[in-house]
Amino acid sequence: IHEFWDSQPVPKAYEKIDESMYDQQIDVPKTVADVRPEPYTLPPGYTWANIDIGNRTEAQEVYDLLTQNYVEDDDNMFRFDYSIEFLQWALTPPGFHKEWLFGVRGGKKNKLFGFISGIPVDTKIRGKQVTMAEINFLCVHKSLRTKRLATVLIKEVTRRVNLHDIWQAIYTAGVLIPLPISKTTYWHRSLNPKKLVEVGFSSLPANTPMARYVKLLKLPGETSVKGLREMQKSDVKVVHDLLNAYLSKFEVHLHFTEAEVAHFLLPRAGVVDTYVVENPQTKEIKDFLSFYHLPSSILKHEVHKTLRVAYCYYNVANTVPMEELIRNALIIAKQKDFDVFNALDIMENETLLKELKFGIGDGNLHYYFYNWRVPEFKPNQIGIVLV
Ligand code: NHW
Ligand code: EN5
Repeated sequence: IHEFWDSQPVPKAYEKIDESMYDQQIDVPKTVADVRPEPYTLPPGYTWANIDIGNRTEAQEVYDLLTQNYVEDDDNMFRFDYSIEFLQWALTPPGFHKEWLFGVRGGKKNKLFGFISGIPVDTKIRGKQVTMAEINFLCVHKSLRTKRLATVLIKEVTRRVNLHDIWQAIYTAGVLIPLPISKTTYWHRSLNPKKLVEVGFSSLPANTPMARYVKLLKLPGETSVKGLREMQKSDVKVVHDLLNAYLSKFEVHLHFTEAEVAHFLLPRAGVVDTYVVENPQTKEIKDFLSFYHLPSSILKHEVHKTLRVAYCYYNVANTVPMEELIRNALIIAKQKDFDVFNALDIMENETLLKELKFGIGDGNLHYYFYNWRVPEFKPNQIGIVLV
């Protein structure tokens, strides 16, 4: 039933295997000399095209492809609407490879019909360092679906990654394919319940008038943590140390360089928000919170066209309870006019979600490795957020 995935170095089933089989690659070892030097063949009329995402015109083409054809919820009511600035942020971290950002063009106007991306990441899994590609934004235009074009994009990105002597990848997907390393769940904290109900994102609980529902979900107008302020350049060193120290508690996590922390966590308007807690007396920083901006198009509503969504990113709490820190993230998101705050049940999130009035979503996020064998992980053993 998985003609493509059955041909790939991914596990086929959760087998009770010898512990000594874990923490190694699935495929036979290869070298760059074994990698096919020429790109995979595309159907007639289509060509490979690298995308310079820093170029406004090309970024706009990727934006148009994704806003019209990328991920929707199960009932096709919402579709992700990653902004151009967001895509540029996500796809050009320190050390990115320009040939790992590419697509397929075709037709009379040489239009973009497909896209896939990879960025290099340094992962640590059960104590072992593995250099991987993080694959994201796989998309095929709706008019070209189910013609196996996605499999060609995947094979081609694999080839381009292999040419860098990298043989493993990490990716997430809502769909279930062979074989998740972890199955995680989306949770949602309503910030604007009235709009969420109007657009069908949530439904009013039985026998609850809107006014009571709104009151139940009301948040304080101001944050409670003393010394909370936006992260700035001079905080990068300490945030880098805090983040890596915190993430090392999880079985699966990234290891960030200082340059990567600057790239991924310094605030960017409309993309990512990070706040640090600066002790008013000592000026020391021991905690921070962050979330990223990923609106969704509302596909079937006459009035409301965009859902403003904040997504829980990386949070470290040493001097403040994690619950209070995340409550402050919710308050900031509300002040910034977000409609809903989303989080996965990864890291230590699960322990706080109920207390903070999150409700379980209808979507799952499966985490995958390409060519790396591990046992299955609980969501709270996962310390990686893919945007
Ligand atoms: S997950 C979001 C993926 N994008 C979307 O869902 C957007 C909307 N959908 C589409 O654009 C985040 C199309 O439906 C896509 C499939 C393009 C999804 N991952 O061309 P065919 C990511 O971007 C398999 C992996 O006919 P299509 C992560 C499917 O199981 N495989 O389908 C991306 C089947 O294989 P099977 C997926 O509908 C990670 C085959 O594709 C998949 O026209 C990529 C059918 O192909 C998914 N999300 O286009 C893997 N969805 O064996 C990276 C479907 O079952 C691996 N399929 O027959 C690592 C590579 C690097 C390694 C380096 C060492
Ligand atoms: C790669 N980085 O299904 C990502 N979203 O729950 C690609 N549901 O928004 C993979 N269906 O539950 C992404 N409202 C996979 C996710 C794809 C998108 C998706 C789900 C996640 C979602 C919403 C809307 C459902 C609309 C009908 C949902 C309920 C919220 C409610 C709030 C109040 C308390 C109870 C829950």
